[in-house]
Amino acid sequence: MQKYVDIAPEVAQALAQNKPVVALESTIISHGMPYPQNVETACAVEETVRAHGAIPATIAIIGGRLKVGLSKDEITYLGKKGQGVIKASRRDLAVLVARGEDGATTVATTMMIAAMAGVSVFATGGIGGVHRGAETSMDISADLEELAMTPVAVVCAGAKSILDLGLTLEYLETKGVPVIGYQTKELPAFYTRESGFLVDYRMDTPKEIAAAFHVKRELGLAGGMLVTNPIPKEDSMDRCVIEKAIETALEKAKKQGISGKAVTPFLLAEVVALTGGDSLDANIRLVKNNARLGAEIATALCEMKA
Ligand code: PSU
Ligand code: MN
Repeated sequence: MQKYVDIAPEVAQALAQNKPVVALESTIISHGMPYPQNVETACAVEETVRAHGAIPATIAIIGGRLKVGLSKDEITYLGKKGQGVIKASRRDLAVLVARGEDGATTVATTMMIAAMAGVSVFATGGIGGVHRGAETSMDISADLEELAMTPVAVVCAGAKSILDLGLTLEYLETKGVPVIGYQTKELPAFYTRESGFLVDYRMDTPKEIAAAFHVKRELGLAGGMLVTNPIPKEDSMDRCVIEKAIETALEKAKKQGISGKAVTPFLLAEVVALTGGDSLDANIRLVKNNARLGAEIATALCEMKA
């Protein structure tokens, strides 16, 4: 397995010394945000991880290599190529490596590659989930299956209501994935702090989250943990504004017959356009907020292992 993985020296050293490392994904760079904000954000998020005492490891597939830790040039390359990079979920991984191609890793593949490298904590914006209308489209993100299988704690800001949040929680329950609310009992809905749905457990400190993850691993239980961190109050959006934008985007996607892996990037871009960029600002801020919590959890986890 290691034959296909390139771990950046700084990341390898941190792992060897039981120092905290936080994985970051690359689909958010290529498909989640427009250029140049995508590159600026990816770099700023790495800085946030460092500022909180951990080493960032942005993950992607470049020239068929599974990269754990990217250079600024590599981040810029992915950001400029944007949707020209293949969005790589679990089913794409082997083919892209065999062909020596590039791939932007989703939450699912970022978890896989992080686990291969021995990285336990991963911070991002939002995860994929059960889409609205999944009862007929069967559109359920491979991210959920990965959370059921791969031992990585994923810090996100909940899920956007482009998804069916209730069904997403049901699915995670079936798959045995604990959903934690950081300092909240309510599942955050990405741009807003509230959704009307409850998480499984509220935890108030990074240490508490690390302890639960540590026990899960020591018990040999498969799968990860979903840590949902609400967007800071001052950065959150008006629920009606964002709901209306999402409804409009969903209708447009339906009319244009958008399907498969194109659905999420299409909806994300539409929502940014419909909110005049406000949703992009909120998105950037919440990712940084998650990077900070990720660094704190990774630090607490290292202390537990020491
Ligand atoms: N949700 C967001 N922003 C994102 C994504 C989801 O708010 O950038 C990306 C992530 O990479 C996630 C992927 O893993 O979309 C899910 O895609 P799909 O629904 O096709 O599995
Ligand atoms: Mn899908």
